[in-house]
Amino acid sequence: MKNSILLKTAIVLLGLTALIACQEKRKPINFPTTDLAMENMIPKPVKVIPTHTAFGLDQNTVIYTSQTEKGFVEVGQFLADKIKDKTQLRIPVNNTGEAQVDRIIYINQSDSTDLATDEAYQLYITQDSLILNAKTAEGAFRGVQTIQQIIPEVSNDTLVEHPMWLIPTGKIMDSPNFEYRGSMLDVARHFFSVEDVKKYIDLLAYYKYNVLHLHLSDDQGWRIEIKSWPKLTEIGGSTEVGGESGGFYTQEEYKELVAYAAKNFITIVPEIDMPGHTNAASVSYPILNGNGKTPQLYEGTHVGFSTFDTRKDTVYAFIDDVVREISELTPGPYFHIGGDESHVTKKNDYIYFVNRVEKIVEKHGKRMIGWDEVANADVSSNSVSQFWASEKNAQTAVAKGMKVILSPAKKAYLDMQYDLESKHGLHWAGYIPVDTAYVWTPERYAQGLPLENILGIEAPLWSETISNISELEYLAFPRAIGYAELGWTLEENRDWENYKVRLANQAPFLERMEVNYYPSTLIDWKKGKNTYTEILKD
Ligand code: TNX
Repeated sequence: MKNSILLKTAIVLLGLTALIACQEKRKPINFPTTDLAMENMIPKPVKVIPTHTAFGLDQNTVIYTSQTEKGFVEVGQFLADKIKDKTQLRIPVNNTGEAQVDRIIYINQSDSTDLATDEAYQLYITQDSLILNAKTAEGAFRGVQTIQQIIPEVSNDTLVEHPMWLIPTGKIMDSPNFEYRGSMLDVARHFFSVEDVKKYIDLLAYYKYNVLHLHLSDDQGWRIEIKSWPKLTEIGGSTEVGGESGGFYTQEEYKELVAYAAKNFITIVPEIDMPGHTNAASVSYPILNGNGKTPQLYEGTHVGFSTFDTRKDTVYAFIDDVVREISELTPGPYFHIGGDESHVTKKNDYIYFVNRVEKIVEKHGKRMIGWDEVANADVSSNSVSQFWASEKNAQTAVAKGMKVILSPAKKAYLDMQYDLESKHGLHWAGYIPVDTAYVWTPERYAQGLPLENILGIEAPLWSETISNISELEYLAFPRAIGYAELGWTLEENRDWENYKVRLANQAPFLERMEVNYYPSTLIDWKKGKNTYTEILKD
């Protein structure tokens, strides 16, 4: 098996080498000494072995991909598009009719046992070829992010007569630390458009995130069309915090988001928060309400005052419809039921509710996630608990054999202010400067939470204090970049002093992407160029 793959790769490479050899010989390029290990990759890969010369990306470079395995051609096209955005070069994909081919990028499906998981990849970079090996298109996609990051932001045309982007040569072996690497957007407190969410997905994908959790309902708004209960969006979708106009995704728009995320190998996790945080639903359909008051539209920021009536069958018929409609639109394995801060639901009612809703989620083919409180119900070991505040709840989850997602508010909440001067954000869990966000160890953060129970990490962005994409970016960046590294990179390869330099060098990318990141003074931001360009200048 392995031999036949090696043979296949060898044949393709021989063919391509012959193709290159047939071309008119060009003046050899005197490449500068490079160091692949000094590149500003985030997340840092498992292993980088530099060979100190360079692969020149230019107009005579082509991309070839495995064509039999699903998704590889699309990943090749994705890379070509990103190269175009960054360099203006139009690199052909699987086009054998090129007049002049000097170098190749080959995206290869491989069943090598060195590729331990679907997301693992290897890069072999020499002067004339850049080979990306992965078992699946997903692994190839993660590897393509690394390729993007090692293409310098600016070209060097002093070495050759045309612009060339010099990529350091060497070997990279890489695979993720945790299988779940997520961020959450609260589109309920303030609504964010499809375009805004797509931009966030682009940025997450670049840093190898694989999950976007959408908080689709809360007291202040219901954000997804449910055909069988239309007033949810008609009434419940009309408001948001601060009296602005709200909004919601039609099912078509939600599908568009799911498809866009899938192209970026990101799984959408939809959340309908209940039995608390349900005021918008109860205003739309008062029969759902269980707090004894007449529900009214709410645009403030208090929590914990609303609850469904957990003892009414209509409530479960409603939830069945909602979970069914959303699950049908969501290919990913998870459905998030919220379950946090149900302060006006009696404990027994809460447990009864979570027990019943878990069954509904399972009936519709999904695996339940809930905020850490859900572990107090009689939940199945297949369900997942999202640790945000209570270590005790995390331990209860472990005792029930559940997996846990780490989102400790004190470390991982993107809506906490950076410091006293931060324009947006809250500080109930503390201030989270860029170093605090990075310098903690998810592997050993909570007492009594063994590594085998940790599914991964997630950085939630609650939106009480932000109402547009620029404010969203101010809170998310640069901290979300650090969480990407905590999720992907092995503990032994993480180090603040080293990370801080690599982060400083993200500035040219963030500026090109027009990301309004918080320019923390802890970081010596490199504007407009990266360190590699500086090496060339010296
Ligand atoms: C707590 S974290 C909440 C949210 C708020 C957030 C603000 C959690 C499960 N619940 O409802 O938006 O704090 O930081």
